[in-house]
This record gives sequence, C-alpha cells and structure tokens, in this order.
Amino acid sequence: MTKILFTGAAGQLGIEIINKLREIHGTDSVIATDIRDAEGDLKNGPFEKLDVLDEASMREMVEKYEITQIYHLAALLSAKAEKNIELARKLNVGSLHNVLNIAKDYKLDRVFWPSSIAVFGPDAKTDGTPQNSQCNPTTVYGINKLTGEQYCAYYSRTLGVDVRSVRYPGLIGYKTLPGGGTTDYAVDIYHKAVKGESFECFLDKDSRLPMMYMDDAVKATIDLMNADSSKLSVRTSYNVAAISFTPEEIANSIRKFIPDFKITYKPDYRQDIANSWPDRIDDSAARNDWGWQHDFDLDAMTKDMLENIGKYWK
Ligand code: AKB
Repeated sequence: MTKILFTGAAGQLGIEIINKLREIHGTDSVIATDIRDAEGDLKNGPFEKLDVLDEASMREMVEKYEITQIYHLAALLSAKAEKNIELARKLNVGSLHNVLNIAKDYKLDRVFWPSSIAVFGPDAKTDGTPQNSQCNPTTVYGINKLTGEQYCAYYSRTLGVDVRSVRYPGLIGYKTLPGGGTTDYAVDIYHKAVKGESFECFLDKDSRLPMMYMDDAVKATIDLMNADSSKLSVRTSYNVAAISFTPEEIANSIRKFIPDFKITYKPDYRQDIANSWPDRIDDSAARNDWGWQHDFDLDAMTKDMLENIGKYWK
C-alpha cells in the first residue's frame, strides 16, 4: 500500500500536488508536512510539523507511518536563496541528502524531488535548451539544484534509489501567493489585475522565461512518478516545458479579459537571475520517455487564473 510523506506542503506546489495524491491514493495515505503550520486545504488530511534538516525526526515519521514514497518539495527559491547562501545550501542540498539516505536505508519505493530551469546558465542555448545542455548556473539556487541532480543520479545509479525529478519552469497557480521566486511576478500580476490595481514588474518587459500553469506541473509530477522505471533514460532531472512569455505578453493576455489593466517596469536584482536563464527549453526526452504533454497555453492560463483567484481568496 502506497504511503506518502510530503515535505514543503505549505509551499507553492504543495497543496496542488497533495490534493491530487489524496484523490489517487486516499486522504489518509498522504502525510503532509511543513515547518509552518497547516492552513486551508492542508487541514483536510493528515499533517505534521517537520523540519527537513532534522533527519532523525524524518526517520521517526517514516517509521511511524510506514512510508513507501517521499515527495520532497521543501526548498528556498531563487530570489530568497540569493540572499541566504548558507540556508539555501542546507535546505536545498542538505535536506535532499537526508531524504536520499532515508530512501536507501528503508528501501522506499520511490522519491520525487524538484529541480529547475535554474540549473542552466547564460552559456546554455537560450531557445530550446537541450536536455543534455551544459549547466553552468550563476545563481545559488541553480548551483543547489545542479548539485542535487547529480546526487539523485548517483543514488539511482549506484545505490538503487528510484528517485525521479523534473526541471520545473516558472510555475503559476492561484492557490498560493508568490513565494520568493524570480518567476513569481507572473503570479502576483494576476492578483493585482483581479483587484483592479496596476502592476509594477521587477523584470523588464522583454524578459522571456519558460513558464507552466500549475495544473500542468501537477500532471508532469504524477505522470513521471507513475511511469515505468525501465522507460526513464534521465536520472538527473527531466526538462519539462509548456509556455514561454515576457511580462509584456502576459499583460497583453490579461488585457483580453481586463482591457484597462496597466503595468509598469522597475527591474531589480532579480533581473540578473532572469537574464541567466533560458527563454525556452527542449523537453523532447520527457515527451519520448513518459509521454509528457502540456495542456494550458497563455490565454487558457490567464482565463483560469482570473476566474479562480477571486473565488479562492474571497
Ligand atoms: C524561481 O523563480 O525561483 C522558481 C524556479 C524557476 O525554479 N520558480
């Protein structure tokens, strides 16, 4: 019987994936955890406070609930990591070590861990970055994720841990507020539009980045975890792509629904982070190995976001 320990449950992806896992495996089969208290939908199932830097506590929880899979989402995103190098190293790499060692020792069925487009640096091909691109990240977060990918490949290849990963682009959803990511302008902009406010963007109007609607991110995660292990040719982390847009383009998409929406641009330190990342990435390996296919384009995402933000945050 599948029993899942989910870390970082209160983060951007957390409740989105947890709701799907509860639907698939049953509410009591998913133990949501976070260092923060449970809020909202998280209270609709088992929840425990957990500091992922505390390996002993994580081991106790794995034994208490007879865990068979770990989804390890706890992390410090790019903008916050740039301001706190040591915590980023501990949380983004150290806690992954804890999870991989636990998976090895308890012979867990499988582990999911998120990487990011942040592993690519300014010397990677920017339009259609290939799966096996050179990775020379210039951000703390990117270095953390690249290191984590290599440990995932090692534990898979050498120690028999079935750990799986995708390189998420910028993720946009309506159930959580922006959480310290460079791509999070693309979440905040919808909240401002729904409130009838103008939006000041911390990136310039032409900053093109790979992005994905949350429903597609959940789909990619579940599809990869359900894939036949023998079909997986990538054990660092799969490129997954959906849409790619600039702040000007997302503003124009919003204006199709809110014609008088206004945006201004005031780039800050996050512009350097964005400039180091590609415009679009190539995800043919994911499409070939496990049938990845996104559903939402920019206007479909805009429609869904504007329809749901007001209802969800009323
Ligand atoms: C961030 O902006 O830090 C994240 C990411 C691209 O991994 N959303």
